[in-house]
Amino acid sequence: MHVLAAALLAGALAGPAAASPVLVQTKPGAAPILRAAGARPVASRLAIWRTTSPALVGRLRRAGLLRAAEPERSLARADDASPFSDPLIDREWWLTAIGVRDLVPPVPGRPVTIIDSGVDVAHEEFAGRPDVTVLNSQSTFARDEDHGTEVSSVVGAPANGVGVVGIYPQAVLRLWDASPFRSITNSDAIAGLQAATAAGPSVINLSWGSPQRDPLLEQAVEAAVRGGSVLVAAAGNERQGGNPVIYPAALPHVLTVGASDQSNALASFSSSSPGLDLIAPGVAIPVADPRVSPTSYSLADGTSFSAPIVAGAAAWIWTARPDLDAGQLFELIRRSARDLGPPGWDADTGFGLLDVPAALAAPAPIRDPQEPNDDVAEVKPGVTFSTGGLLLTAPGRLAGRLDGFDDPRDVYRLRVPAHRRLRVTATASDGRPVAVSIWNAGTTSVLGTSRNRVSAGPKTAAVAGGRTGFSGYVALTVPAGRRTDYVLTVTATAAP
Ligand SMILES: [Ca+2]
Ligand SMILES: [Ca+2]
Ligand SMILES: [Ca+2]
Repeated sequence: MHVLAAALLAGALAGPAAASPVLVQTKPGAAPILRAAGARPVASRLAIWRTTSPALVGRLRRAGLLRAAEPERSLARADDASPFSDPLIDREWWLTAIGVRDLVPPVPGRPVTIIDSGVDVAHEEFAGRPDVTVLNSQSTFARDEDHGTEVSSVVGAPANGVGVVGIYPQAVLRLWDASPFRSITNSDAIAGLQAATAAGPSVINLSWGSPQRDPLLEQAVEAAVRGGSVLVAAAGNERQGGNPVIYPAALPHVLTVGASDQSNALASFSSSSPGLDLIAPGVAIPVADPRVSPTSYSLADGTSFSAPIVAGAAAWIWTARPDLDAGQLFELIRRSARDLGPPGWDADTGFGLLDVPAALAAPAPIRDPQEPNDDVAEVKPGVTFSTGGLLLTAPGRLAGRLDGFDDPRDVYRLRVPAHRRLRVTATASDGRPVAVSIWNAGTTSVLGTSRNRVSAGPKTAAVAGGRTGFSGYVALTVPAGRRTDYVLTVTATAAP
């Protein structure tokens, strides 16, 4: 690269009419000479200038002020060629199904964290691949530990002339091995969620689950949401096996992903769920296998492979639309899905099939920045989080969003000053009432009880501060199956 650039530069400077622009990087003290010669600053912090004068380059070099020089040149637009060209590409039917076969994924951007069984980082798809961070050591010592390598290849196998390509071939990958002893455990998954959260916001892929709820794992999920990450989880493959609800996929604020097949219909095994958000290809997905497997690549079935397609797509869209926050990205991916089955959301296909071009183009949803705030524990300081949720104490307005399954309640702290009365009113964008209730500070939950509730109404509630002030909570609620944006208005009156 450096040699080539130098050769080009020599050629550019050799001709008699060598007026081709040149980029120079200079040492301190060169600025007056550059300015006097009409050079234009390109990047002042890097001391890079642009000049069309070969004589100036010579002068700088002789004065010992030249650090580097190279010709200005056109860079190949990244959309000149599809990266989707590795040998197994023709088996990767799913690239067409979600509309990316003719798109060019972005350069490295928002990371994808894969909490799974560990990745064979010496596999030809990962050895030497840039932008792979191992958050802990990766082990794939047993045949049944092929899962993490397979899932990771679906996200980010590079366009390197071998094997497969992932949905986002240049994705920044962060890897956590949650199965140091062969099976993925809740303790290693919790540790992985904490490590992922500590590393900063990312899209976190969870291609595993259990029908059992796990309160400690749920707290780790809440903390990851609070940390600004988007969580994506596999809905499960148990449709013929009793169809149990699978966690963490079915938790609020987790994108729950089912599987579609080659005809863009629901895969026969894909679990339905009241929390299902969308489906993505999950049948006959070409994947990379760790070296302990008999082959380097295989075809895999399962929602385990649908989730990383959505996770990689989410990171791609987030990279392309960096102004979105995690909650907006979450909502955008659901809303832009291509509706399947009965019109609107359904428990088999959610909002429909992942549609990357639609998600890249759709208008940004409103922000809903206080999540997770679904109950008192998440907003009272020192319970789930050391810092509390948003405190309402004066007249004003704020916007938010509710979803009967993925965001069933928005709880805010409320402080009413002495001798004032605050009224809280919710106005929903769908025109229907949003239940508003006010609870005193003694309540530990706004679920399943009316004890400690001091005011409630279909749209509005109010409380007076009395002589010493009132501290408590406001809760906004919608039932399952309903989704709406809202504006919450706080008004104040004197209350002697
Ligand atoms: Ca490859
Ligand atoms: Ca909300
Ligand atoms: Ca909420």
